[in-house]
Amino acid sequence: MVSRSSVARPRVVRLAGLGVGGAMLLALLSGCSVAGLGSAFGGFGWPQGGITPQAHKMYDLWIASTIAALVVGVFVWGLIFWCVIRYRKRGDQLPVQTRFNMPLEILYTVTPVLIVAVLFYYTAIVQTDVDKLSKNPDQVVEVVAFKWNWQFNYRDGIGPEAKTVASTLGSTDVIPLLVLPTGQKIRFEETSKDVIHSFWVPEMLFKRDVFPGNVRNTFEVTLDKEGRYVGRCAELCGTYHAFMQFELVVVSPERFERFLAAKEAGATTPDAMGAIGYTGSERFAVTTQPFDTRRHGESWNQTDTVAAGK
Ligand SMILES: [Cu+2]
Repeated sequence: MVSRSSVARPRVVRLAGLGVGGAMLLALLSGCSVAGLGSAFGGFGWPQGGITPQAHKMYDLWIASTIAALVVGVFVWGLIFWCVIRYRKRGDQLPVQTRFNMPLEILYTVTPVLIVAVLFYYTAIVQTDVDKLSKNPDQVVEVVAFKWNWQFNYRDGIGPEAKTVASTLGSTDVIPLLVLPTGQKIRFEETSKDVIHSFWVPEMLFKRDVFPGNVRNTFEVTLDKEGRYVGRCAELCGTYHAFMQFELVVVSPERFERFLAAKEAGATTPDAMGAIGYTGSERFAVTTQPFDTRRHGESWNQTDTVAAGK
């Protein structure tokens, strides 16, 4: 009786140590080929195709955490099935009753704490990086949200005292375009005219609430991929919240300079888009379109009107 448990115990401890060590190692090696492994499994549910270094870091963190969780999961499932098979009922005799295995108790108290500590460490690093503000951003954009559209003000400096050098205002008929360059530090400073909105470009894998009043939320990103991306309000702000959209247009720094120069010279946003090579309908949003918000007999309260025989 005694000999059996004393032989089994070190083996279990060794096995547990091995699994935990593997999980920790994977978590520690997270930076290396995690992105490749993650994309092989469809990102483990995390959106792929981020367009900022910050988005790539968040993606890597997610993949590494998921792999670490999977390693622990597979190890635990293995132990469960091993116990189920190895110690299945063989007769009516009561099996050896063991309790209070001190090494194991310590192991499975210390191990989760270590795993959480490692996850916390990497989360804190990525979060700090995503939230980091530089002293001298290359571009500053003031995001003004209101029910139910956006205004983007290109600023000559940081803070509320800076001046607007050019701006784009969305309307019911025109989706506002936010044109920005690649490879530059871009600071967003957010303010709302009425209620709480939220600035969200899905490809940035990032959103931040836009508050009214004195709160001026800021964040910075660097865009590393040219293209056109839909932007949305991500905070339920009223009747037409779902229609509160904009488009982020990421271009080369040279084209951005030309765009901004055209805007500063008084061009409309579609005209400035024309000045950097966009033609026809490309001068307007291509990822989304304005919605008809007019209320009339056909679009509003139709059921009631029909029911009343009007
Ligand atoms: Cu909104």
